[in-house]
Amino acid sequence: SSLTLDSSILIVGGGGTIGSSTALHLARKGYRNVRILDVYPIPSAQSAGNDINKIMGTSLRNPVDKRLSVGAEEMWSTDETFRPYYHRTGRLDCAGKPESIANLRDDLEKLQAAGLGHTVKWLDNEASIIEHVPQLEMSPIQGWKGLYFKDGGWLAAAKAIDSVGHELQRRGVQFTFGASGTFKSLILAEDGKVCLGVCTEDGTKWYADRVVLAAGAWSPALVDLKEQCVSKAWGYAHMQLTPEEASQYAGCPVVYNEDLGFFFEPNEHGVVKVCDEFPGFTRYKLHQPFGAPAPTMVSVPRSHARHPTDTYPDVSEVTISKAVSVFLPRFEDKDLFNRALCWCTDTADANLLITEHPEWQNFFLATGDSGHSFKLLPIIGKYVVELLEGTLKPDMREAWRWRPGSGDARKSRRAARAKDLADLPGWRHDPFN
Ligand code: FAD
Ligand code: FSA
Repeated sequence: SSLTLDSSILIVGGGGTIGSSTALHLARKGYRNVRILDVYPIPSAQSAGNDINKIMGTSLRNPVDKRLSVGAEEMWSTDETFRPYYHRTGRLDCAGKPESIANLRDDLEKLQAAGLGHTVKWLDNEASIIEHVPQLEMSPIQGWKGLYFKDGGWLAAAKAIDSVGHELQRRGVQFTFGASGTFKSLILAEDGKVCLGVCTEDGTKWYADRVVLAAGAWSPALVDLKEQCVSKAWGYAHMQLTPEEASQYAGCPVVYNEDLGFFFEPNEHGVVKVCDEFPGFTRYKLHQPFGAPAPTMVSVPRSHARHPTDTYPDVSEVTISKAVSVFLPRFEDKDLFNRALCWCTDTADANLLITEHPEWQNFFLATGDSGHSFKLLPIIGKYVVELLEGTLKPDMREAWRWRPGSGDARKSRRAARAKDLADLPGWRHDPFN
């Protein structure tokens, strides 16, 4: 049956980034029968977006990225639900290794070719880098070049999803969290070709005209995605500054180095988040998602919300400390805390997977974030709604299509295949599964 404003629509993972955005765009368009299902209340405690900050800035990895970037920038800047959470500090991408400097030049050329050359500035030496980010120190950045985005910055991520949650509530979107919001299986029609709804952990059957799966890193563990998505974790740690130190770093641009990691200006409590950069960690185990004929090896996320004593592998302590010593040498001796892993799901080509399932009509996927999609929070739901309405433009349909067998999502477009957490000690501090 065709979609009307009264059609019932279920969003599995609606407490997270892509799911909440989808609910928002549906509600803003006047859909009256939208329900979010999630394990945790919005902003879901296990969403990759439940974090103090995320990087905002243009990146042009894939053909449709310009439209997404420009649209996201516009909404983060002007829409009242999002505007308060965009901190336009500027963003410095920088590198010291020759091959990484070549990547920076490549980024610059792509931006110029897309007509966005005016939004960035090439920084050809250490002095001009320090002119833009005076908090950096000269000696650890010898030989570095930089690309400075004056319009970039960071997003107060969990607060922004929370803000979406408030608007959803005002607009009458319905919410179910906990066991009756936790996806277990799809309900299919007898012929096996039409999706009729979702069955949740406590046995509740939710019937709906359309079901959207936006479960982030959990998506390939819930439904068989034929290896199109491989879920991986990345880590971070926090550091506490004194009020005086925090004032010296206030307004500091986000600094990102593809060989090292990145850091953000302190938040309102003087907390600085530091990340390392690497190809991610998988957690393969024998597992049978809905629709898989038998158990197979799937990288299954482990929720930090459910396992709050989990930290990250010992190797991450080394690489995060290295990032601190280069970016923030004066804080080298400070204690790190809140060490954690956060889960995303990569596709082989780093394009999203936003498409109707080829076998189960009325069941839609909105996932494959590939580790860079928080910045799309305000805009991505618009395109999921276009998909539901059948008006998604051909280039987006093509980029986000169902595409098993088209490449290796375990490597994706990263430097190497992800290592597995089973081989890396140090992160696990409870005996529970
Ligand atoms: P999520 O936001 O994780 O949402 C998935 C939802 O599904 C969750 O709410 C979860 O509770 C729910 N769910 C899971 N299982 C079930 C179930 N059984 N039933 C119902 N619901 C379920 N992006 C950027 O743009 N900039 C950055 O600087 C950046 N930094 C990052 C740093 C780290 C350390 C990490 C890990 C990621 C970073 N990202 C960044 C990536 C970004 O966070 C993700 O791409 C994005 O948040 C993914 O959104 P999502 O909606 O697909 O998944
Ligand atoms: O500008 C950005 O999109 C940063 S994404 C941050 C990050 O930690 C990646 O650096 C990492 O490789 C992974 O994709 C998770 O997100």
